[in-house]
Amino acid sequence: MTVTTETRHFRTLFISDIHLGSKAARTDFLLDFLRYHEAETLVLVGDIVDGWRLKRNWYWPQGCNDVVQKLLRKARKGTRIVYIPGNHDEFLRSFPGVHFGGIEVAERMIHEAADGKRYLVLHGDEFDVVVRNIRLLAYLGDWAYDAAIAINVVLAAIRRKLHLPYWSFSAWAKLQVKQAINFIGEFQNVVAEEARRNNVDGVICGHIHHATMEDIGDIRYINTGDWVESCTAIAEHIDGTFELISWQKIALTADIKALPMPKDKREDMQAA
Ligand SMILES: [Mn+2]
Repeated sequence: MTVTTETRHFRTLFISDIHLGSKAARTDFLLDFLRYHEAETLVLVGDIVDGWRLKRNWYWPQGCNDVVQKLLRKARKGTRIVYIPGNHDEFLRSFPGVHFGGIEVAERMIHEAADGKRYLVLHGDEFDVVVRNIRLLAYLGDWAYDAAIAINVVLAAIRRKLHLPYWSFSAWAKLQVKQAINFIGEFQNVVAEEARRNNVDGVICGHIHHATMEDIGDIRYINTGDWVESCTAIAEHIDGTFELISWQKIALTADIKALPMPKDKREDMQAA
């Protein structure tokens, strides 16, 4: 028995930024991950389906169907699944509280961990305008911060009407190579501040494709990462402690026979 053939059981699993419908989505890794990880509650923290990519160019290989089937099967078997939409699947934001196939849609949620700690769970794109204009806003103060979040919502709605793709934080941060690290830090600070305003102990988000668990002042900041590059998930154990799972790393070092990916492709990835 190896790591990959033992099913692990958790209280809660959080995953985000799968981007189903984009060629970059690692559905092969995700299917294996879902096969070997069970939880009472599974929270999908946004950008699960890449609606913008699909609108431009329909791309839906079997792997995407397999992921959806796997999630629906988990729901049928009793896993509570909550779907918090992100900017790439914002079409779902019109359906808060709706259940489809046993999956409930929520704009954001408060997750109470087994140890009683409370976490605000959201995707995180609502802070894009704030992060982009952080210096100006720090100068203008609190009202400007609130206004920036409101502007972000309006801008997203206008762009949607004009059929323009949603502005992508991660794509933008990558372009600003030298400053990207600062932007990640600023995003983390802004999201932690939102948690503070909600009187919770921590925040669990996605959006910037950068998995981490750290303390920002008095707030626990947890980011689920993505299934485009890093293939990460956040798991809550039965006692309320959290673990960052880097599935790609585990899968690549574990029993390779358990994985469906062709051998040559995997060696390429190990070399990269
Ligand atoms: Mn996003």
